[in-house]
Amino acid sequence: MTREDGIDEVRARLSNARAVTVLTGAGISADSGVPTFRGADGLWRNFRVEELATPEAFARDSRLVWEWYNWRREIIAAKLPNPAHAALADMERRFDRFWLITQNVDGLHRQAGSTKLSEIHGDIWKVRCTACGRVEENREVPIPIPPACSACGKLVRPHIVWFGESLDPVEFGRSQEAAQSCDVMLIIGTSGVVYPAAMFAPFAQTAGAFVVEINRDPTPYTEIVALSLQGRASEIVPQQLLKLRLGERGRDAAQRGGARTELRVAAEDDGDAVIVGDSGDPAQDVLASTLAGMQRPGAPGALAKSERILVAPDGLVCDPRPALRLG
Ligand code: BJW
Ligand code: ZN
Repeated sequence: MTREDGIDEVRARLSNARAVTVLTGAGISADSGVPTFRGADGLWRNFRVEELATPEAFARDSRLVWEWYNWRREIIAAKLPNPAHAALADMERRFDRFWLITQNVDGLHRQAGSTKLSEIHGDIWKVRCTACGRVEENREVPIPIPPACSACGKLVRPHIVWFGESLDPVEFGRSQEAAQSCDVMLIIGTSGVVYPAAMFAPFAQTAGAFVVEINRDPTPYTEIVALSLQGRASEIVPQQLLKLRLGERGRDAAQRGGARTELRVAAEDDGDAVIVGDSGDPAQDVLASTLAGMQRPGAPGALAKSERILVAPDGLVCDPRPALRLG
């Protein structure tokens, strides 16, 4: 099966799905410029995990751990969501039931507009007090070391799940439920070696879901999932969305979404799209601008300039302007 056939198959499965669950890992943010963990250019190539991402490491040398997190916060602060993040943010409005499970701590899914999500490994932009347990947002870059709790003045740590630590039971429970009750699961940009996150795909598959992997390289999932699409998340995920044909139920849901759903581009069967307006919806606008921005100048069918374009369910076209070919 070619990659295009695979994308068509996923589109067809999504068209008939009521419940969709997505699991993402560092690979989805790689196209935004955030380093992954494993592999040739991964973070673990240059740093020893046990010196940095464990509670023992923090107890031994909290300054070293905070210096590492300051370095990562500085990198992430300069990054933006890419078309894959934007496409998933859009997708949550298209299904009766949708849940995004992310292992990423970079916050880019939220920045793209996702709201139905569990950040199961925590959030690099939050700190947690080692004494009173208070969790608070902190966006300082760099964070002054040692950082102190605003309530009790004691040392705070990154609000991140390190090796040997348990996941938040509420988020874990929600994620497990979403994995076991979906019709389609997308696994995007994860090496699938860290537990318990690695269990969600087998859970879904055992419960009867159609499980699709999207990854630049082969992983332990590649041989066991129903379909594995090899390539960059920022190319494949929006392609699935752009070509998405909503079934009856999806169209109803989109129409219930209200007027702003109508102010979008209609992606036609042949790949044409029509600019129809400004949604006034930040999540949609991110999708629009990133889709426009990802078009390589001069590539066949590339947009001439960064228009604010929006992707619509079938037939909801208002104020059509000149047709553009998306792809
Ligand atoms: C692209 C792309 C593009 C690139 N497009 N794709 C032995 C057996 C089984 C389990 C264990 C064991 N020993 C210990 C454990 C448990 C341990 C574990 O799983 N270890 C394994 C590594 C062996 N797990 C835990 O400790 C967890 N807690 C737990 O189990 O509690 C119960 C318990 C308690 C006590 C003892 C034992 C159990 C907690 C795990 C927490 C993980 N935390 C981290 C945070 C690090 C710090 C930080 O971020 O600040 O989470 S580790 C790190 O790995 C991070 C990630 O979320 C996680 C997953 O990585 P991910 O996202 O898959 O990234 P990569 O880099 O691995 O892969 C990127 C992928 O993208 C690749 O496949 C590329 O091909 C692809 N890609 N560019 C598409 N453009
Ligand atoms: Zn405190």
